[in-house]
Amino acid sequence: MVRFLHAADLHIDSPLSACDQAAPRMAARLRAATRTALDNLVTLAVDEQVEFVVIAGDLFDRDRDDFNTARWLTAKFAELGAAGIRVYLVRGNHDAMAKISKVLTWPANVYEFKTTADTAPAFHEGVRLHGRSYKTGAVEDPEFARSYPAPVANCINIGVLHTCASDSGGKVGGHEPYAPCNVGELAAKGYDYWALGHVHTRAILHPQPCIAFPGNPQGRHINEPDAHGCLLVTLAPPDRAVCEFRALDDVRWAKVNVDVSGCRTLGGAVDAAVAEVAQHALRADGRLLAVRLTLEGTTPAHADLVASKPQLLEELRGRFQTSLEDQVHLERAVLATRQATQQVRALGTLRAYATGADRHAESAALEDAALIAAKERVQAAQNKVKAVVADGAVEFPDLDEAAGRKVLLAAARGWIDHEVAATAGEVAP
Ligand SMILES: [Mn+2]
Repeated sequence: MVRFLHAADLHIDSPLSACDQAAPRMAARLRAATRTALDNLVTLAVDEQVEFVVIAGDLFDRDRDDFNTARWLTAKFAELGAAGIRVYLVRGNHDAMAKISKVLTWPANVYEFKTTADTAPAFHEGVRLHGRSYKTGAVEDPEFARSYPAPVANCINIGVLHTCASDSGGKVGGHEPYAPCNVGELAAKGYDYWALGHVHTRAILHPQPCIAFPGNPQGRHINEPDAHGCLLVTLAPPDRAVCEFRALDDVRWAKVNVDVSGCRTLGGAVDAAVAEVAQHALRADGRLLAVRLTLEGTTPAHADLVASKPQLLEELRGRFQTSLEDQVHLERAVLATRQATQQVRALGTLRAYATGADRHAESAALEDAALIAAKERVQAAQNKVKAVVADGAVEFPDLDEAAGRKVLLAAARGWIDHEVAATAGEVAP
């Protein structure tokens, strides 16, 4: 049996998108995110006492003028070495041999595969790792994946490969079709596990033998959303591989859509957005949530929102800062609202009215102040509806009487049902 971590595409020190718009403290956290993810990987490897860590390419994002990135990585790998954990890595298209000009000297616990396919020395009894590094950035030769050595008999065999895992020739999930190969070919190789890298979205391509992309441990932009990390793999052939995902990311990207059709003002829309984003921030579990916020829905506040977009952004940023401290970074706010027509606006008001009346009817046990506030809300809604529905189709009974409120609520509901049915095309998104 063997237990190890499978990671790929760390792209250490590459910038996350939209860092420059962030407040200074947040920008620093965004800039450091790829390093924090590797810090988390080292901690996880030590805590889980794995035998080794596999990095399937694109550890570096690009060549650099200084040794800072390499020096930092060397220190992190040495930490693993001190814990008795080896590191196996291949170079990918971003950190191909010909692309990184500095000569790197890794600590003794790091094994970097050569640019010809080979099998690493037998550091672990009964386990053999096979790999091949990219010499140049663009590897389009299908023989690259086929060149891997035959499995070693009576051993657990692991292939480490930077590939698009497709031989169809096109991009895969936005990734170049490098080291083209197909899953069937890999599965037939006779290995027990294929540790792939290159595609940034986590995916188990084949169960037995297990062929997997762990995804990048830190999403770098809004199109790499949700949790990112590595796979904790346990192999005990002939049993199925057990792949457990472990999150390592420090910044989590999220597209948050907020329906503001119930909001009548800019302030109301901001409140709704902050409440919705707060829910997402809770689930991010202490990470920094980088949000692309889309306000949508048909609302009478549409014109206001469009006219005051700069203030809206400022207001949102301010609110996130005060009520969510450093938990949320607003990457972008998108306005996708539509202007409510008179009829739709009347419907919205009546819905609000019905809700208000509902609350009003149920609020007998509340304090006087709450009763008065509820009544005021209902009254305000009534006046707006009267202004919109000028033909007097809706009669408003006395709201001071419980019976009157019930009559009105029933009438409002009936009217809404009728109007929703009649204007379904207009109201539907
Ligand atoms: Mn790559």
